[in-house]
Amino acid sequence: MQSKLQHIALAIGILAGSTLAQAQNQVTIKEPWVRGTVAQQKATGAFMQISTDKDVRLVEAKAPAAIAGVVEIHEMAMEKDVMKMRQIKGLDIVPGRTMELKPGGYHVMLMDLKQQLKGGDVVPITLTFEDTKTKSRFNQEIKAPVTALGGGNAAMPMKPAMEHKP
Ligand SMILES: [Cu+2]
Repeated sequence: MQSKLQHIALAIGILAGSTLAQAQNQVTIKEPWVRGTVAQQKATGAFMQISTDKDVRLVEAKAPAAIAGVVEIHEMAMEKDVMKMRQIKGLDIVPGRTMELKPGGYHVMLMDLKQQLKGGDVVPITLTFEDTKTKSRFNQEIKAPVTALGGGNAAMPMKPAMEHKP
């Protein structure tokens, strides 16, 4: 009898666990990519499209220390007529509207790069989101492929999604 109860408790625990995992997994990240670098380059950007079912805030981003020593969330802003980027504490993601991190806008900044990032490389990035209501935090892992530089196309990293826009 006791073992049966234990089984039931275990089953409930597993169910609760999976429900929790589903509840936390309401952020969708599409088309992540990292801009490739030239040798000795110390920083680059990671870009992606983020959508959500509930109000969340992107509060932190991390990458392996072997790739980037520092990772920050950045915005672009005008400062004395000059477009500059600067760190922000968080980025609000609201339901029903895709937040696009793209060159010239919000981005995840990879700094203190430990190695050159070449086409075909993949950068694992851990994004931490905070539920705006409950303040609970959860992580989401992404694998962002590196788009190659060079070929005379350095100013225009290939981004297939853009080709489909009207
Ligand atoms: Cu930046």
